[in-house]
Amino acid sequence: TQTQHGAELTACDREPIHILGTLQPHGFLLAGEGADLRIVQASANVPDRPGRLAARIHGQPLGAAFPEIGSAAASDLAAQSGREGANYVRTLTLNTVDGPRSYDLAVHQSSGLTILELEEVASETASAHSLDALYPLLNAFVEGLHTATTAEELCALLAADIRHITGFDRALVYRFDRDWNGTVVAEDGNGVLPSYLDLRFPASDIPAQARELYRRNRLRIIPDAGYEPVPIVPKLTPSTGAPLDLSQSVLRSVSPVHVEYMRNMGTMASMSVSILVDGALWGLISCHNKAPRQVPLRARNACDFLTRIFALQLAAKERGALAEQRLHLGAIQARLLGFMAEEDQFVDGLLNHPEDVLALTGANGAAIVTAEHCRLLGTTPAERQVRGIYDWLSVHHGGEPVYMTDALSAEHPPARSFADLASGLVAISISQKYASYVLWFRPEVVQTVKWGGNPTKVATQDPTGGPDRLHPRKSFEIWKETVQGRSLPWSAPEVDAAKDLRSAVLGIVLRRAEELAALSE
Ligand code: BLA
Repeated sequence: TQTQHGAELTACDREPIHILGTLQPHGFLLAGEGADLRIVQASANVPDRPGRLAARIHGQPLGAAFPEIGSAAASDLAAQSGREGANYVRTLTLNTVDGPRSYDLAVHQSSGLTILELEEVASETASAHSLDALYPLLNAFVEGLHTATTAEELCALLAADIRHITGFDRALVYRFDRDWNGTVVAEDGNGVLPSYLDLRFPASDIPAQARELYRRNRLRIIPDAGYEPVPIVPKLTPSTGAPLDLSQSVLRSVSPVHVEYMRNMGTMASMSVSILVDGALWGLISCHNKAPRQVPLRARNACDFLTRIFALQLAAKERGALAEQRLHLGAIQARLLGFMAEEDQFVDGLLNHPEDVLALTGANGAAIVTAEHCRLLGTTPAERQVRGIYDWLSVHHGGEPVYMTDALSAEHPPARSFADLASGLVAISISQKYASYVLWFRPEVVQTVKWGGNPTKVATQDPTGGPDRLHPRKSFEIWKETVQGRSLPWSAPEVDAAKDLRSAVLGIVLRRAEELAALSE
């Protein structure tokens, strides 16, 4: 095998995981069409019932083939229509050839069909996961959310409670960065599986189409990574000629590459719950078990519910922190405006108050640079080097009102020699006519990233090109990378503060020009 970093990413991203056409065997599926939900497709594992062979249900109305489902859930089914997402409906009993069995029913609509999925439940677990049983835990969780002061504490609370509800060996909170790599930010475990706390995993471990699917369907479970996929019969929906879209299914069979990944990780069961903040995928809860483990639908739904409460609280905390920072920077902005207004040359208002100029964006150094002048504030590269940045900016980013980076040397290689002074740069252009900038600098912060396995060897491809030729990495041993040439990132309020200063400066310049014109009339 050979390593093909890059090439395999597109192959991973292209796998159509929502229409693979098979299910996991922890339940069975019926697809009904029309008002009487005539069964047009069914999974191959529908149980036989006394006097009713599963092989004969095709073409029958749901109420005739499964009177128990038809009568118990008729009104619930009507209420489901048009909503996205598989909804847990109720627990019901089916008479099978092996005797009465309890099932949890989940229903959703897909491509004009009503999809019913039934998962067998042991009656003891049903009561353990009833709302009554879960209420004290949900209650304590909500109380805990109020006392948690940081996002880290919130995440730790979530990991512990999700593990408590599900009984997995390990539950972790996994947060995406802007490149879709993820870091384990909280973890709760019983020691059976290794700790992944603080480890980073490459974006390709959860490819783009999977992330998009997980944004729309928040929950998935793989009770036994050793499962045999169950086909849907017939494979194509007769009325459309297309495979069933299983995006919202609770039984959907998962990508074989991922099943192999789980085995390589030493885990036979997994469950993950999407954490959405403002409609975007912020992260996942990822739970694992060394041995196969099933978690009933109602317990999974309780996890989803907990996670949504968590996400609301997290969003509120993040918004609160940003609002506080905006308020703080707004006060500095107001002072700088005052200082500039007092001076004949507005630039003096900035030059005479370097601490406020630096605090405005949280920088260590700043410079005000025009074709003729270069004034330095705080800790900056040498004038010659700042001039180099100025020349580079005017050529490559001349037309942009604001430019920012937290890895300057990646764009402007000469910055490598002064990375310790300026790895982060925010630049605002303060003249419509001439190349003039205010620049802010941040030093390099060398970071050691611990990856869960070498991120440059995320997948291997069999050079003989067999049908199943893509394989995930085998090792999750810690692989350390030293990241150089990067500063701490600029926050949105800091960049906005720089933009606001630009508008203020342009406003002052314009007003002064008009005053001058009026004087000379
Ligand atoms: C799916 N990959 C996933 C899922 C997780 C991860 C959580 C969701 C399914 C589940 O809940 O198990 C990855 N799990 C992780 C990571 C951690 C974790 C990073 O606990 C860290 C602690 N995977 C690869 C490669 C490919 C790939 C190279 O490594 C590309 C071919 C694919 N992963 C892949 C696919 C899915 C997936 C296709 C979607 C599975 C599905 O839902 O069908």
